[in-house]
Amino acid sequence: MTASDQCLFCRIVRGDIPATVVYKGDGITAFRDISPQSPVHVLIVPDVHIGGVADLDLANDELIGRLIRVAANIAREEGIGASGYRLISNQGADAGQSVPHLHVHLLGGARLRLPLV
Ligand code: DGP
Repeated sequence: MTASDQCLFCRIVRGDIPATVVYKGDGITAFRDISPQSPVHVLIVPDVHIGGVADLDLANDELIGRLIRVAANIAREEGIGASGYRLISNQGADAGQSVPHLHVHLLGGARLRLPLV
């Protein structure tokens, strides 16, 4: 059994667990967060299992560039391209990362608050 057999987001990418998928292609899958924190809340993930930003290496540079560009395209499709949005990738305990598969949160559709603490 590999890490991806047990990984929640790997299982969503494979279609083993249902999710509302809004984009799939070029090694990237995006789906709506099950517990949205803003009117638009989409998770953009690489299809390949990467634990988080701390696990990225040089070989992932193109993938990450694509992932951010896909996030911006989804923001436009969701109607928040002009109003604005936030991209977040939580890494580790202090950031509250709960799923150890790299993901970028696309949040928008309302005025987002800062500071976070
Ligand atoms: P993070 O806390 O940064 O690791 O974000 C994980 C997100 O994943 C969190 O906002 C909730 C979401 N999530 C957890 N389980 C599921 C699930 O089964 N389906 C979907 N669509 N989202 C999930």
